[in-house]
Amino acid sequence: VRRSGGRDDDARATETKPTDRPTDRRAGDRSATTTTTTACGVRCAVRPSARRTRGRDATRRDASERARDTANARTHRDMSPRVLALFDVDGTLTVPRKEADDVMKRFMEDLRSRVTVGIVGGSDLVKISEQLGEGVEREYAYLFSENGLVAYKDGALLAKQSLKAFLGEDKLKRFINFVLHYVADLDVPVKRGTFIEFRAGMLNVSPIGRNCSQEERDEFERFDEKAGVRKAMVETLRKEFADYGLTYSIGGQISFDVFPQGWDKTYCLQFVENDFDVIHFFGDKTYPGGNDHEIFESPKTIGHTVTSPEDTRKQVTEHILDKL
Ligand code: M1P
Repeated sequence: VRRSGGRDDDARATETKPTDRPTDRRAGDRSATTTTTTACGVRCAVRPSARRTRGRDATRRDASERARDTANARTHRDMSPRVLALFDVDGTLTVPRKEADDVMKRFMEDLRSRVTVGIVGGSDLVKISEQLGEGVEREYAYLFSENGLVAYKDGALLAKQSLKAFLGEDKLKRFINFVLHYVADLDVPVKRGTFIEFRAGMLNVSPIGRNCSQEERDEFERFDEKAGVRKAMVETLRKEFADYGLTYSIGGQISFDVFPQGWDKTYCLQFVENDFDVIHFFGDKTYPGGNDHEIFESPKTIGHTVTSPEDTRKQVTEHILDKL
């Protein structure tokens, strides 16, 4: 993460290159702006008016100085670090698998008007939309579903990964068959349908079945805290498919995600790491084994562990809004 290191002026600029991302704020004309890497290594945005003032004729010194003052003021303002606020969904913006409440919706709307905001969830887009609203991929600058294996920028699909292509049909079939046999032999309080959800970049495996009711979901979560059904299943799969290069992540209440190594939430950072100086990440499952752990620990982010949606608002205010 590059940080703003202090004030600089045009004369110390060492490199200029075009960019479409001038500041941390989303408003304003992006097209004509360039970034400048100063002598001390700070990257900042410079608008053409600021650059143009450098070559003014000496006979027009007064006008030139006035222009330079204006340009310096602009440059100083534009040197604010380009900030991205990136959020997990379940347990961070909403109660797990529930819809965001009105307070959170208003808070995020206000935040989006002040800094660039992105979402990175383990769930697929259908589930994230149920929770954050239809058209969520257009409302947020970045929407990373399935850890960013399906990535949207400003509402447009940016990239999509394929687990099927990664594993190939034979390995995939062997894995799925093993999981279904394992689930068939499991003794859990209730069983419903959809034990495996096949997604673009991952499999989601649920020993109780994704078709369970909210009550059954809550009950299974409590049961599994003691029984450790998912933990044991993950251990077995890890051993059985050691050569498949897979990672297992228990991110929710009733299931776990399976995806290739490295396709955790850090996967989404490739889409933003060059465009921002500071990337704040807020998530609840930041402990080892949790699905927010890798991105929380990544040197590319400033990680924040939250305990609830309310705590998220408090920490965003403290770490971002109060510092703008
Ligand atoms: O966002 C966390 C997890 O949310 C769901 O988990 P569960 O249904 O077990 O509560 C799933 O969408 C899962 O993929 C996701 O990681």
